[in-house]
Amino acid sequence: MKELNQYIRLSNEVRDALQCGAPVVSLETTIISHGMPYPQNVETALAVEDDIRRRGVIPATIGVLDGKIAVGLSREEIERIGKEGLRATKTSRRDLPYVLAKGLTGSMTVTATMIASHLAGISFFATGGIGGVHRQGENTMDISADLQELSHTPVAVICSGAKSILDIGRTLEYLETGGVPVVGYQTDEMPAFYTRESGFRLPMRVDTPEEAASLFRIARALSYPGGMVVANPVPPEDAMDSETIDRAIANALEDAEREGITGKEISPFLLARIAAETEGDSLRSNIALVRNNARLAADIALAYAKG
Ligand code: PSU
Ligand code: MN
Repeated sequence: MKELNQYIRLSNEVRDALQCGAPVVSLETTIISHGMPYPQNVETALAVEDDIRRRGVIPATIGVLDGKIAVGLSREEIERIGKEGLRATKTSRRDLPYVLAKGLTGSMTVTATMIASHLAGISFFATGGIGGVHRQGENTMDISADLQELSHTPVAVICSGAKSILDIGRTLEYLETGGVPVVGYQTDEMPAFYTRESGFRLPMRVDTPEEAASLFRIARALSYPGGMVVANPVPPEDAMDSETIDRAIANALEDAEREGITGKEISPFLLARIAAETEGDSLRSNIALVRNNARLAADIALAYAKG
C-alpha cells in the first residue's frame, strides 16, 4: 500500500498501474453496502472486478476502512464492507471528513468515489446508476450531491442512467445547468436503470469506446473542471418489464412517504422495497447492468490509454 497522504492509500496493484499509465477503472462501495443484500453484493463486486481484469484493466474498488480511504480493496476488504451492509456509513462529500476523523467503516457514493478517483489519478468509474433530483425534489430540495460532483470533478461515470425512483427529467436539467455532458452509449435516450427507456431524449450519442474516450480527452483539453456521464442501457435480455418496475416503484414511494423516510436513507429504502416486491428480478437486472457498465468502462479506459 502506498499512502498518497495520511488519509488515502492505494493498493500496490493500483499504484503500479497508475505509475506506468496502464488503464484503471474505479468502483464504488455504496452499491455493495446499501444497494444489494449479502452475499450477492460481494459476489457481484468480485465478478465486476473480474470482468474488468479480463479486459486487461485494473479494477480499483474504493471504500473507507479504519480512518483511511482505500483505493483498491482486497477481496477480504470487499467482504468486510459487504457484511457490514447498512451498518457501514454511506459516505458522500459532506460525510467524508467526519467518517475519516471517527475511523468509521464507510462505503463511498458516486460523489465520494469521484473525489477519491481524482485524488488517485483514475479517470473512469463504473457503477449502476447515479443519484439525482428526487421526485418532489422541487419541494424537498433532495438533490443528490452526485450531480454537483459531476460538474466539479473530472471523472467519467459509466452507468445505466438513473432510476425512475428519481425525477429523470429534472435530473437531466440539473446536469445541463452544471455543464455535464450526458452521452448515450448506442442509444438516443436516457436509460432508466432497470429499463432501456425513460422517455427523455439525449442530445449526444456515441457508438464506440473510442468515441467516448475522445469526448473525455477533449473536455480535458478544454480544461473543463467536471466529468461526464456515459449512459449505457441495461442489455435487452436483462431489462425489466416497465409496468412491473413502475408499479414496484410507485408502491415503494408510497411506503416511504407513509413511514416518513427522508434524506440519505431514502434510496436504500426504495431499492430494498423494489427488490422484495419484484422477487429478486430487479436484483438480477441490477447485477447484469453493473457488469455491463464495468466492461464498457474498461473498454473506454483502454481506448483512452491508447490515445
Ligand atoms: N442508485 C442506485 N443504487 C445505489 C445508489 C444510487 O441505483 O446504490 C447509491 C450511489 O452510491 C449513489 C448514491 O451515489 O446512492 C446516491 O445517494 P443520495 O441520493 O443520497 O445522494
Ligand atoms: Mn439525498
